Amino acid sequence: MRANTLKVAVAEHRPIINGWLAIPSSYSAEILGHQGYDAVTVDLQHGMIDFASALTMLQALSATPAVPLVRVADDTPARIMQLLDAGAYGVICPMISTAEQAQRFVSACRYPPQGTRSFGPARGLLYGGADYPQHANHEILTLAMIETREGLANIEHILAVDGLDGVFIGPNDLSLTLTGTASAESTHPNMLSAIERVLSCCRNKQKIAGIFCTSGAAAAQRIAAGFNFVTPANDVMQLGRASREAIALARAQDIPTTGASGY
Ligand code: 3PY
Ligand code: MG
Repeated sequence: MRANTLKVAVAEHRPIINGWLAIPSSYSAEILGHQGYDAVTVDLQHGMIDFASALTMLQALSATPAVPLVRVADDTPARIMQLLDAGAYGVICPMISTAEQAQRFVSACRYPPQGTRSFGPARGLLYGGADYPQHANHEILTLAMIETREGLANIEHILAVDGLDGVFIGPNDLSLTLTGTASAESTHPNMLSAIERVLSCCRNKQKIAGIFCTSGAAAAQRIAAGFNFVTPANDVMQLGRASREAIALARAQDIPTTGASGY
């Protein structure tokens, strides 16, 4: 089976830089996949992406060096299994609040006896190779999103779930619940201590510590703080920013920091 290079990067203590796709386009997926990201995630939660689009985006990513990942809309096992069959090499699952929920998520990603994934690997075979069924349980990456108050409280139990590779902080949702305001770079003391807690638990259990960021500079700061899986903004944010910069340069004006998309 094609090795999951993200697992190799983690073993070698190299941080993973993960692109993020919210626009339903195989062309966008292909472009991002060729930019040097270690992984690119197709976002079926807040992205404008249905299964049919996700399939073509995973196909496009297959022709690039980036490892194809998905963020699912929720922890429904059937949908997780279908996206793995479509060739996702890893799943990011939002709003994980308890160890039981994390267990159900991981189980959907693992064939028996370790889990309950139904057999029908489909594109998994085309992308991964003929021996995909024998190795998929080891190669498929599983990241539980920590972005609820309960998830933060249960972080140690969640990280103890066998087969879970790590966690990915959703800083907007987490800050919304902890401070009343959604902000990916919040410096509210409650957020700072929440992030420190997640980082130290991941360090202790040697699990992946991931987080969504709003820029490359913000991602660099997160890596310096100890995160080893960062997303330096999504396609919408990057497209908006690049457009504002081009317009401002053409008009010889200052570049506005935020645009209509809110970033
Ligand atoms: C969050 O910040 O809540 C996210 O889910 C990032 O995508
Ligand atoms: Mg979120």
